[in-house]
Amino acid sequence: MNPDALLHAIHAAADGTRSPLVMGIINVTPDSFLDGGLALAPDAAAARAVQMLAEGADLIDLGAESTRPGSLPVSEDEESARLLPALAAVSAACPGIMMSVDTRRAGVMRAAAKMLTGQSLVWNDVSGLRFSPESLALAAGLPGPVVIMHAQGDPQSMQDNPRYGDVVADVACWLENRAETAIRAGIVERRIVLDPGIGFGKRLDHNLALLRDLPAITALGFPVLVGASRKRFIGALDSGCDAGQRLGGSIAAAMWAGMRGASILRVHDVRETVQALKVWHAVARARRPAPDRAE
Ligand code: HH2
Repeated sequence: MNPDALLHAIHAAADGTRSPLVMGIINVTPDSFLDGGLALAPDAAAARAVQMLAEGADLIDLGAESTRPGSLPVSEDEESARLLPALAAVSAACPGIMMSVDTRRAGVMRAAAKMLTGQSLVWNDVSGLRFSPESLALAAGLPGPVVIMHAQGDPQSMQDNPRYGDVVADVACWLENRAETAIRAGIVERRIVLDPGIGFGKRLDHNLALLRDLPAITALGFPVLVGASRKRFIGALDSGCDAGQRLGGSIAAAMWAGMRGASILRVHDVRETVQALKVWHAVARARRPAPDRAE
């Protein structure tokens, strides 16, 4: 998919004229909470991407720094050394694929864009373009979509004591301000995607309120990405089960988000999510059949 087609698809999903896009997650890290260590070797990342595309992913999100609660930052050199070979391997194995880079660092994004010159990338930034001072300017010069995510605090301490007045209003207001800042910095409005940042400085009740009231975020007029896949809040609702046991809750959260207007679903389990979307849409399109004729 080329960047224009991707933007068109994202906006069509926001308008409800197509199904949400499925973004498959590949973490090139030793310590990500679900898939840490599984795709550290570039050929393993490429094989995973090939599989996810076959399963129906619309784009692949590659990350090389875990931002799970309690995680420690890695250096820019370390992040680039993990990411770039994987990006090259995925790009070679899946020509024409739309890739997203999950990084807070402008230097990493710049290196990725340089390595794949001519190929448009999504910039998925869990810091909402705040981590590096030059992020807004860099993003303004790139052609692809930019995901601006809300997070309270940094990954290391964000779950210590997150606090909001009204979590839904606070997150929506922050995202709106951030989108305005991005537009003032020269980022074309149509390229901006917003994300409430499930699990990033949020307690269980915060996450649930944000999912329930997702229309307050979509009402800002930008496409919305939701990443709830395998996250802790699902375990908290099911006897503290670990990430490996959270598939059912992940599908439920993804379908809920899709029905409430999310345009992109960021998931570990592509096949199962695509199947759930097929069922949802088949039911939504179904017509009551004409009476069968007597034989
Ligand atoms: N969640 C994670 C990482 N990146 N990006 C967006 N836009 N939204 C999210 O909710 C989001 C994200 C955390 O999940 P994961 O990448 O699976 O784990 P880890 O940070 O441990 O690598």
